[in-house]
Amino acid sequence: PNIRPLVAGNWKMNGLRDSLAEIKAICEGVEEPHFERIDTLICPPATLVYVATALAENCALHIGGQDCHSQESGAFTGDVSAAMLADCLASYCIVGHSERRTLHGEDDLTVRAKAEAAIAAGLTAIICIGETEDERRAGKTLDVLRSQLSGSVPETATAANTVIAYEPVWAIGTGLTPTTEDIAAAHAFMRQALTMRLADEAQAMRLLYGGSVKPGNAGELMAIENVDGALVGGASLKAEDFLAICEAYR
Ligand code: G2H
Repeated sequence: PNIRPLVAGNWKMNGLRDSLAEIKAICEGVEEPHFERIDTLICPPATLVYVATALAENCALHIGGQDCHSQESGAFTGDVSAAMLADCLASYCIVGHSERRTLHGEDDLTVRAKAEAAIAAGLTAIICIGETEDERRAGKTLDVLRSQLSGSVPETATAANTVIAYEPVWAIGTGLTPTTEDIAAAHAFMRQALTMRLADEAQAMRLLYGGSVKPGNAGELMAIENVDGALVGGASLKAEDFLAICEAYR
């Protein structure tokens, strides 16, 4: 199937009110007719989501959250629910980013519950998976991907409500990227593993690559089979860089 690429920016814990100027600039940039064939998304910190969706209301740029709680509401101090993000007109939510898995101790079950909550709230869940440096050295990359996919991806996942992001933990924010062959092998493996469970839905599901994506390597990454877009951290903070990456995916 012809998969519509998604270029998603994850701002992590970066972005104050003056960063809204970058959202505005991205909005203007993605209005160019040649971006019609891709989807674009910025996930700013939760404090900026509501204003960002208002800013992006009349442009093609989507706005999403970086994480959500698995419950709709309740006594969970400091947490944000998927329903709250949807209420702020966000349309996507990242779950299971390695920084959540590592720094907040989230396991596959937690990530799956969050993905289910995001989907139930009408959001598209971007489920992140990826091996650590030790796992890679031990030759366990595909085993890790298999178990994270089966543990983190809900039974209700469809091509419309779920996106998978492959982010090798050792490639995040380090400037290192796997070889083209390694990425191709990981993505082909994910497509196959997902197809065993989700059949046709998996054929159309977007599989993003994430980890040190920048304007200089975006073209090469996008040309890899089964890579249907990118999850961009550091290089999504400046409109100019983010738009340059989008250029590679159009
Ligand atoms: C991986 C990625 C975005 P960066 O975490 O999620 O970050 O592009 O800075 O490596």
